[in-house]
Amino acid sequence: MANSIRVASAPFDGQKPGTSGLRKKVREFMQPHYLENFVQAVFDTIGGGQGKRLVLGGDGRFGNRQAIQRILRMACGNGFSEVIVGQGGILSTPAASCLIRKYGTDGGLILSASHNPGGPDEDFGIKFNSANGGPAPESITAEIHRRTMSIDGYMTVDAPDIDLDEVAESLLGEMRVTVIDSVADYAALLESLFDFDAIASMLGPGRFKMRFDAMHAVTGPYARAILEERLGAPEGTVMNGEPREDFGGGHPDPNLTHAAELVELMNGDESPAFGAASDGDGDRNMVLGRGGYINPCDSLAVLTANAHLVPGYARLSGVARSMPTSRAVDRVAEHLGIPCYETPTGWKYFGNLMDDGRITLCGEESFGTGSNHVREKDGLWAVLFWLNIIAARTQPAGAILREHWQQYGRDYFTRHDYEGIDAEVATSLMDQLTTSLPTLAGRTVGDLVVETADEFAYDDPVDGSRSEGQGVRIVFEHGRRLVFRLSGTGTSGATLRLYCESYERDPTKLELDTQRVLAPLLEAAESLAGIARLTGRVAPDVIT
Ligand code: VG1
Ligand code: CO
Repeated sequence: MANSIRVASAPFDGQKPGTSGLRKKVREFMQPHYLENFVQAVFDTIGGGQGKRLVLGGDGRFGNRQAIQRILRMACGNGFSEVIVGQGGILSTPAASCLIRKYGTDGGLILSASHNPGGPDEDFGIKFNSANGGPAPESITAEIHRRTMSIDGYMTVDAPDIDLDEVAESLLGEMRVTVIDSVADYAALLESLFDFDAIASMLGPGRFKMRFDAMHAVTGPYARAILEERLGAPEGTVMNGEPREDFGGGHPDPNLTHAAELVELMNGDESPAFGAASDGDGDRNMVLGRGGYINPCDSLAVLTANAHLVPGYARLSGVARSMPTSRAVDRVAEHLGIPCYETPTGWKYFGNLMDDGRITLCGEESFGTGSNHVREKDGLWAVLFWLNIIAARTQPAGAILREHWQQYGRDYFTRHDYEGIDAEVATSLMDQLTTSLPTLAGRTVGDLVVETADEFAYDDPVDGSRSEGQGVRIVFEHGRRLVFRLSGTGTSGATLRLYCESYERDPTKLELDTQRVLAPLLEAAESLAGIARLTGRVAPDVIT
């Protein structure tokens, strides 16, 4: 059994990894050889599978189990010596990152389209993480894409499915398949970082009430094991905790629009003191205090300012944020006297900074926060960080945030997404904007004067690589800023993201309505980019 066989195939167009792996409609992924071609391109790019070890798992969405079986056969056909698989095929993105690092594998494949919906008519995705546990850098994803364009076959074996539901070791040909508990190693890592005793005594029955919305996605089993079983939060603290292939028909994106059930609960009469939600693959987080959610940009700043209260973070070497993320964390870094790096959108750009010991914490405005404990953003980690701070300060989340603003000022921030717009229209909008950049400095738009306008490019300080075309920035007086970029994770048409921020120091103006405060900037965005004029859209689809 299990002699390697070669299956002939021909290249598919468009197997280009985006911000976070390859994401396509399930139907596209279901074409014969489609998944296999991409996986073979990954294996070829890392120099073949001979003797290598791999972590494999996914967020449980439609197609997860079948894809895992096919990849196991391919790994065997390519000569891998071992694949470590999460039980039931389940691994959250941060848990996969943890396993790659802990067991020193040569990398991992994560089957997920993250916050994109799942089901036969929705999305599937696959992401390769390198041996450091982090998303493959651009140099590797570009090589994978190049390889998909010339591929003419892949290696596999003819063998029956492996039982994914029993924690056990078995052999597929000569390759060891190790099915492990999806949660245990990850939970142990988190326990080593936070004051679990302090959090447990806060969460005990009858005390501090919280809710965690797993949105029928991958974090359900993780949140139950950690919050309810280990930390003693009452049963029912985790809502929507059963992972489903279609995420219960919802959109597993933790924001005010898609986590509406949790938001409503938090606004109710007997609202819990703290609420949180995570996304499809468990790397995003939204945290809410009574009376409102905490913007992820502010969340990163608060975690940084309070890190000394958390056992695993007594000393920070530095911090980083993606370019469109507000500069709230920059102010804290300056106060602490530590460096703050600005990277392009996507977690892959933080990896080098962490590997080089330059940063401890990092985050993105898109509900992603994390640290050097793994090489991915980590939803539950962020929730535990908040709980640890709340327990240490014995103050509610909202009060901690308000005190933060009093000390550092507030960076009002919003993101407006225009989804599913015609790809050509989106490209021409961005082209027109980019062309106008050299003429913008000094121009008055409404009451605002443009100070600088450019397209963001990043020079990685560790390996010297340069990433261009990472978003258009228009900065006005007093640091008010607009950023425009096109999403690299969507699967139909184009998504235009408009990011908008303005800093406020006046202590009497720190609790105003964000959209109202930013209205003049949003008007300037319209007159500079002509979103309504070019796309016919009068309002964004999602506001965060
Ligand atoms: C989006 C976010 C980005 C995030 C990426 C992957 O990318 O903006 O900050 O890193 O998703 O997150 P884009 O290109 O669509 O703006 V996840 O949780 O979808 O893996
Ligand atoms: Co995600």
